[in-house]
Amino acid sequence: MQNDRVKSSRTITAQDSDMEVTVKGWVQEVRNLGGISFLIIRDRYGTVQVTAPKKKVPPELMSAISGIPRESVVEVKGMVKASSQVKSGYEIIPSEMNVLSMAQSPLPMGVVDKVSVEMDTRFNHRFMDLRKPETRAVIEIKSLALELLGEYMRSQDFVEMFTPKIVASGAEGGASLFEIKYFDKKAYLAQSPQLYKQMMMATGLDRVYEIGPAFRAELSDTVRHVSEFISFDAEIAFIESQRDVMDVMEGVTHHIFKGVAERGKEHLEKMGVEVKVPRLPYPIMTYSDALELVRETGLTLKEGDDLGTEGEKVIGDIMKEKGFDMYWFVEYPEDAKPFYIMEKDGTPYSYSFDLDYKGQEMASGGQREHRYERLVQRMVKKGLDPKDFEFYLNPFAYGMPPHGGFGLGIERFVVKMLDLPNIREAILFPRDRNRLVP
Ligand code: AMO
Repeated sequence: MQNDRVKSSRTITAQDSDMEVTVKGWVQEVRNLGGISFLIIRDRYGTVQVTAPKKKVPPELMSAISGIPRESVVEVKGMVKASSQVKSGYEIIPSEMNVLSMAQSPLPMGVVDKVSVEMDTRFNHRFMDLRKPETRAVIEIKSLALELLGEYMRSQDFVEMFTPKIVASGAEGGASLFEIKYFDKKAYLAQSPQLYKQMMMATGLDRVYEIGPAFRAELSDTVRHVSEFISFDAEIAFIESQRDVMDVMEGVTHHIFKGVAERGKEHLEKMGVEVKVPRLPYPIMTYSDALELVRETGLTLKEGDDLGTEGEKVIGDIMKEKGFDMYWFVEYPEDAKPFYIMEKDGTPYSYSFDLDYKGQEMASGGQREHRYERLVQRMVKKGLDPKDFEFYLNPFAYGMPPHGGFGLGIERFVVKMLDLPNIREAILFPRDRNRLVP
């Protein structure tokens, strides 16, 4: 089949009327109505209707069209005709069809059927699940969000970095480390680029960011935890306070919200979703005030406890009433934060923040302890052996500027933006305690 006029559902226009084109895609539907057959071909952007009236189409082609199993891959050549009965405004009267791949039947799951399919079935046959335009749209939006993210960070003079994912020690607590065999040594999958992004601050590359996988051996089976997610990390040197870091986060998230709302329309429409751009600056609440508000609802939380899923939801509802989707929590007790966070001297608190969106934590960060002695003290206090972290501590002994940064979970951000119920919707092949295949 000659491919000189290959078109997609998106590129057929009035100019193609009465012209011959070739379209390629999956057979979404076949309808045989006696004297006429219809083939709906789906591609990345939408569908094309092939209309085959018995009077105009040779018998062999007619029977090939009427007998093609759903979800087979075909290429069809034919004449474009304007038609008011078709949503796109055009149909194709076929002259040739090539079957590029015949699908077996029955299908493992439906693509256009209205019946709801179990989450497990969907993820077992994710390739088929992703044939649904609304499922695929999430992946398109995630890709757009990452493009916007890179755009903004580069505009702010950040350098993109890539840090190792096979590491000798964790930074975010031992419980969620995946141990692996590394030749004859014990190693781990990186929980975050924390130690490496901080080490970069001692190099002169004073604004860095990374988008990469992060691994957590999460025992909790929830709609917001997975074992592998994409983490967006940044670190900034010579900060005056953690406000400098928060400004970057407000800037980058705003750029993503605006960009998705403007440039992602085609995908948002497929999901029937509108993206609301949260107002800047995002309001700030201290951890202590948040704790108090949560306690008032009857939840029992001690000072230093994580606000938890429930607590975060309580605050989310309060903030929503006030018209805020996105807001900060600051000044967590130093006890509750990792060793690398700077203590607020003379108080039990720390220079730290979380960024929450619609009742869920998206990111955390803060100012880091850059003073060698104090950092070692904090490690010891947290029960860590500084000897295990020599490679990390060394740069602090030879000129480390004050610095701060953050880590944001991309999939949590994308699913909240699209009001989806489960983080897995934004992951092609999710990993959790129960899922390693596909
Ligand atoms: P933290 O551990 O809070 O901080 O992680 C940062 C963000 O990563 C996302 N996240 C997850 N997403 C999906 N599944 C998980 N299991 C999971 N765990 C974390 C969340 C979370 O807010 N090094 C610090 C950041 C810093 O201080 O720069 C860190 O990793 O959206």
